[in-house]
Amino acid sequence: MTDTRALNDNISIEQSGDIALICINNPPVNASGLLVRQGLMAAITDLNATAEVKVIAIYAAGRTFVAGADIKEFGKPPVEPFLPDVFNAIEASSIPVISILHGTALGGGFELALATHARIGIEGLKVGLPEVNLGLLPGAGGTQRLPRLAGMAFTMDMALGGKPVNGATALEAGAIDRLVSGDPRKVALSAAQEVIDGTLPTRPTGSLAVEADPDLLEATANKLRMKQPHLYSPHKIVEAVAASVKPLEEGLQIERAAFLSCMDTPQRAGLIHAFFGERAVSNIPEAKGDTRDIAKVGIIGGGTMGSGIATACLLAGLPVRMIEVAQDGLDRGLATVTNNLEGAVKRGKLTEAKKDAALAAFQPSLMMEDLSDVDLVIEAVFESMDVKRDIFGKLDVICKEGAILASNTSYLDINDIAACTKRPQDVLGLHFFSPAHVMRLLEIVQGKDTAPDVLASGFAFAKRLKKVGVLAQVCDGFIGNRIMNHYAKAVGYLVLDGASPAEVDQALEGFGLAMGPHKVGDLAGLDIGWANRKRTADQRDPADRYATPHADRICEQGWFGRKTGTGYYDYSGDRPVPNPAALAIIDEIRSELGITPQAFSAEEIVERYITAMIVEAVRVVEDGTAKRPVDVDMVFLFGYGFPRFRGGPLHEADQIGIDTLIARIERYGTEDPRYWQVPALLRKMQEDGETFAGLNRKG
Ligand code: T1G
Repeated sequence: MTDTRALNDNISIEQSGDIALICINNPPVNASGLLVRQGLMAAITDLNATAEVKVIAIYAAGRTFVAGADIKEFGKPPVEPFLPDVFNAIEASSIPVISILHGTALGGGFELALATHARIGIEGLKVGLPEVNLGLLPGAGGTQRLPRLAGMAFTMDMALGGKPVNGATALEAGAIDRLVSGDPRKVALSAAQEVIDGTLPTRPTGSLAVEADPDLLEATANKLRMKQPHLYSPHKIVEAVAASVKPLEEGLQIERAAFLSCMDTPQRAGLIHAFFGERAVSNIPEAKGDTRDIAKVGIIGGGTMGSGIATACLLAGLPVRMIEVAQDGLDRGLATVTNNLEGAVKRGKLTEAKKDAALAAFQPSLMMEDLSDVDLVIEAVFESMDVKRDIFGKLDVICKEGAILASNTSYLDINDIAACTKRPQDVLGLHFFSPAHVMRLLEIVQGKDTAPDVLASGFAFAKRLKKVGVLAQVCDGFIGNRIMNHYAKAVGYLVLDGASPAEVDQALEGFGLAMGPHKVGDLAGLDIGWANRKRTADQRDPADRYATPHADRICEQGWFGRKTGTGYYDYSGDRPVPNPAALAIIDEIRSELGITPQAFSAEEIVERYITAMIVEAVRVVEDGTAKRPVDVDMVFLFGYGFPRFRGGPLHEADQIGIDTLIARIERYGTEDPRYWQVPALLRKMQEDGETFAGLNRKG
């Protein structure tokens, strides 16, 4: 006889003789929110008071076992019972408790399993401790119980890497006891019966000891100081895992203190903003609704971008036809695509078989007519409106009805391009970021006539390529490049006013950028920016204090950075060093402009850089080019290397505070009132006491 009763909306108990099943059901990912915690605590208490129950099995409904604590609760006042208390109650149960894991048992979900007395995985399982990705650490026993089952080294890898491992790896490490196939409830019943029969051993994890590994701890701490000086929680993870050699109760207290110290950091707020922001940008009406099928993609252009986009499509399982105007261009495109795919194999991201299948789905051609059957064309040729107009005029004739026509342009007006066709409703911008098969950002640029299903298809395509699609309206540079062009001037002003390129780079790398702007320019090629400046020379504001004469003059020497061996830095030695000839050009121009160079502290450099970025980011939200502040934040996290732990420029603006920002802009404005102006939206937000987080909530 089976007796089933719901303790609350998320937890039910099913009792069949001496077996009790606890089912967790909290869609979509069974996050351990308050009701889950309350229900589990009540279930364990009740069942321990039920004489005939000999074994308890915990499993979850839906697509996955518990995928962690409820991240939506973070930053709000904590409500008991706390997760560690629930798990300690489970471990202390006098009746054996086992857990059945399927899907992605992550964070608090994996910790729940570690607190049970045995763990059965179901094929396809992944387990992980991704808390470090949120600026946290496993705060419900993970740093204490996993070392007891799988050792310190395995725990350190899981908790510091934040990446899940599959069931077989977890089984081999001792983190789970079995890996079977079947339905979670049925596996729970059979495993519970094995406990009763004595064929499935159980024991409280806390009863196991941990072997100390001081060398590991020291090596890990040293590596973190080198590799992740900006982050806080990784160092606390080492501290917590080190405590696992102590009695469990003591170790859990040390873990709890470390967890709470991480919870208080701005990094936790920034990383959680990034987690939800990545999902929010496609959670908009424009990304919903009908879409057009995309089963075959045409790409025009076999250069770096065209080949990168082709690679991204092939990696997503989409056949690609690449068009070039000449055989050598086509050969280069094929070679780059092949090289990209081989790189993915080397990085372990792709099997040889999948690489071969991708290459088999790649069809190069010199005939644009071969695009007559594709569902989506992405033009990725030179940034010339004339060239693009010519191409889209031809595509209008060649492509089948309903085909989507996209441009990968970084700056140019999609409406002008669409006007070259009789089907402007089928045209949009799909702006990839180099390397296009690696960078996750995709700006989806909406033309004034773009049809709703075409726009929604852009978002579906982004998801298919595992890209972060962000809606942008037409303007010069859309969201990211428009903002970058603005703050790049502030960098130029800093250099001409007295800071060296290397000082600017060092200061911004200290802020958390992976690479300073001058190193980035040298890496990408200074000639790209030079070409853009020449393209927009007629739009240059003559009232600009000074544009970027030093950047142009460095390019005039033929110094384009790494690809020419010299740029802002000299790459002839075993490590890059500031290029003295570039510094001489900067000094020469300072003299020509009558500038007396001044010293800038790293803090001042960062403040000017981030304030300039924020000013233009506010304007981009103000005029509707970006839908919300979070959209701008995600553009910079996924396309421009903005430090993820800071959440993005406008999340950072909330940390700085609007009063401070306005005071800074007004102070800088005394030097250059044209460049430093307070956006109207910022003033209004100050008057209303509004924040960017508040604007995000209003949508
Ligand atoms: N809490 C709240 N909501 C969550 C969530 C979570 N942990 N995980 C996902 N969601 C929401 C997500 O926002 C989205 O909502 C929907 O579920 C589907 O997610 C004490 C403190 C599980 C691999 O970090 O990695 O435990 O947009 O679109 O692609 O030590 O979600 O539909 O409204 O991502 O299939 C640790 C985070 C927490 C796991 C599924 N756990 N989640 O991916 O779906 S901290 C995590 C994921 C913790 C303890 C500590 C993924 C996924 P909406 P999705 P998916």
